[in-house]
Amino acid sequence: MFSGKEDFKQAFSERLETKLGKNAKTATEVDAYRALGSLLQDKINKNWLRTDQEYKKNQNKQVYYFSMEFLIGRLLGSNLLNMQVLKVVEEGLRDLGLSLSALEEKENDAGLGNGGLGRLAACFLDSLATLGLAGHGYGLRYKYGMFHQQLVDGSQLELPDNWLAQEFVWEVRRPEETIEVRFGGKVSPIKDSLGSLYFDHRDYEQLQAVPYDVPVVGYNNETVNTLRLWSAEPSAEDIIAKASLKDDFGNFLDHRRSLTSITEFLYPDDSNEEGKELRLKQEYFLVSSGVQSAVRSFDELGLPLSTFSNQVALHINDTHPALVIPELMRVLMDEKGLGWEKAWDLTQASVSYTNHTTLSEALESWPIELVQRLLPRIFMIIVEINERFCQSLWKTYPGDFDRIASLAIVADGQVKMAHLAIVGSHSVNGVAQLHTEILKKREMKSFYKSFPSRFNNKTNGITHRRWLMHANEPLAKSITEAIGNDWIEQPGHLQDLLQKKNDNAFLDQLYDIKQQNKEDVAAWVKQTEGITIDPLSIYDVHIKRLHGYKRQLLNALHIMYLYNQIKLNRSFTIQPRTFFFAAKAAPSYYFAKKVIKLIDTIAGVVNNDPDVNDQMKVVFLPNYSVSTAERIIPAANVSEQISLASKEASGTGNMKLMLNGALTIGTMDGANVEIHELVGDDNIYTFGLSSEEVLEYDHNKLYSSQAVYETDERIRHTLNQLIHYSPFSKGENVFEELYHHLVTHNDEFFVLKDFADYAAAQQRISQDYQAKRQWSVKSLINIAHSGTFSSDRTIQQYATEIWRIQPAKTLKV
Ligand code: 26W
Repeated sequence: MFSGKEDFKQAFSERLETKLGKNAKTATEVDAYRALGSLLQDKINKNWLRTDQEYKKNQNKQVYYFSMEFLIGRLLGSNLLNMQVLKVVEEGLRDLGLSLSALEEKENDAGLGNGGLGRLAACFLDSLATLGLAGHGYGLRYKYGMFHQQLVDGSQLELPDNWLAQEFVWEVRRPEETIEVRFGGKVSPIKDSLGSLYFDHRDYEQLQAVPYDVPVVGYNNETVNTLRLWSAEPSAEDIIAKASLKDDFGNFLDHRRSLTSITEFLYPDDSNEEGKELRLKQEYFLVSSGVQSAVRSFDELGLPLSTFSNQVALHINDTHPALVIPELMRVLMDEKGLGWEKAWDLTQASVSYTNHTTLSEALESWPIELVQRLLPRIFMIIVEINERFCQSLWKTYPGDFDRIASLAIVADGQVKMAHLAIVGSHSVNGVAQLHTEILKKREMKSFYKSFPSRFNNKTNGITHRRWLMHANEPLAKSITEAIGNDWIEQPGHLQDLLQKKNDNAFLDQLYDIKQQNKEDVAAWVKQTEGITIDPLSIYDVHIKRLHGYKRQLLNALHIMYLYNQIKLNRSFTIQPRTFFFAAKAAPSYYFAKKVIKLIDTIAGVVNNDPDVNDQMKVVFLPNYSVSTAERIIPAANVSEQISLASKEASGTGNMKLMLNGALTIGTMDGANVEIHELVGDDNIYTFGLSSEEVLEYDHNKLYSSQAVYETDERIRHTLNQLIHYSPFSKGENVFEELYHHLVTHNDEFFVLKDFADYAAAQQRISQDYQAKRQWSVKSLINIAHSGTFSSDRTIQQYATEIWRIQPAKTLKV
């Protein structure tokens, strides 16, 4: 790599000169970032080529992880870390009068995802490369990523995220690997002279999928995998054909725009499946280019087609890329000439599927009419898959029409993507133990009964390299000083920290590091938001998408309640706290936007009232993103994971916060259950209904929020402040709908039901935090057990249990 600091400085200065015609004095920070990126890319390229050659030579099975989202964030810091040149580069830059962290800030945060599902995909790529496994991402190169959020008068404003306006230094355009993707047209079956059937596709619209490859650098192992992002462009023939219509140039431009619009923007909604035509086009565009490109790479090996599923695994991240199943069938039958049975066996053996949600409103289904019009051949194949599946059901359950209708892939005028994904794959997994159990017992019960061995659990994980080593360098350093560095490549070794439970010097160090991180955040909040916060207060952190089931509203109401307590009773004091929120709402999610408005209103009241000011502050950090998370997580004391039990599939923020020494206040939901199991009752604050209780209430309809409202004076008083004159409502009826949601419409997410228990848990936290040493022990126990939630563990399980792959022997691992 670089033989030392001087070597780096020379290479860097040369690059500034040759690439940009600048030197360290004349270069802007953006120039310096670009030069550094391009220099690193050179180094990465060598290992990238070598990795590819090794995989080919070893005939390693290749995994393609299909995902509509890859929330990768910035890459400069994590690439430097994984390449093990962070220190050399940082010091070299400092000699030249440049600050690495300032350059890092110049990189646009690649926000190609909504939240959990997209960030998980990014963590998985890091672990695949680090474990030396041949796993690559297939995604879309959206021109506009997740919107930028601004708060104007407390209301969310969405601004476009033109992240490519500045060169994305890591990507390599590979036009020679372009794939043709077809939409629309007519398909007719035709018998050739020998009597065999083939399908003639005419009058379709064809466009080009051009890949942009982003290297995925493994940690300390010279492995570089690929994240391939596809971009839509009009095909050459299309341009010539349309351009010859000279007098219709305006139409031509419209046509061109409509084709390239496929990869124009990321859908910013992870709460509602809207069934938009452009979204289906995006999904098929990803699937078709990915499948064709995977088959092309397989062809290069020169092996018989019957070995396809030994060489290739296609993983679908939720149902969004489920069209992989009929698309692979199409390629195997129509292009490779296989018969149905052989094609089906290979397809099922190659495809595996992860489910990320049980929320019914997020389950995808597409109107038959749309699928048929946009993807006529794919639709024919789906219908045939459905026919054959229903026939097999009929054999097992003769006459049981209801059951067959409820399991069918095509029913009620819709194509049900989850059903397609289950039927067409060999593995279906949930993302935490509880979630997988719920899938088996409820959401996918009938499928589970038919194919029990297909279902399995893979509890989510996060890359501790980005989320600890990079985001919280001082903590990582102190851990290594205490227990050595084995934990970096074997995160289970974090458990060795338990030996330090009684080591006062180490506990002091933990406390001091957290304190310093809190001071850094206080300075940043002061600078960006103009709010003064007390670094000695408890940092209580609630950061995630805004969603009814995630219950930011419960946290907000509790803050109103605390405020009221202090105001009404001057002798009442609380352990000082700063409540942090960060959350984006889907642009069309009215309720979620009201909750943002409420939080902002509470912040305005609380932060400007000297009666409470020294005991509490509320900060809404705008534009939640990977970079914001990296800043705030190392400073957190309390991690809010308060979803209504049974609704959060796993959560991954819970893991990042635990890894950084925050204590969880949480319901027994998603992976919180597993955190609780590891750290024990004393090191987590659990509260609220259990998932069984919630499911029982959903069933028996015995919950009455009105009754809770009437019996609990604290709740009644707080809720009335939403509609009556109060510091929060200011006599306007902005929050009326929230009130009615909670009281009149029976509180869909059991906020009132869980309120008392939540308030009690918060009180326990306030008390426990005062015992500083004990709190540090609890924090240490959380860090020590967080190795289980490294995505290295998760990926190892996917590799052995689902994909059946091993590291390339000749790579350094
Ligand atoms: C079609 C609209 C849409 C888009 C995305 C619906 C649903 C989604 C995702 C499935 C939402 C999502 O990100 N789910 C989260 O996935 C994480 C990773 O597994 C889990 O940790 C979270 O619990 C889950 O909410």
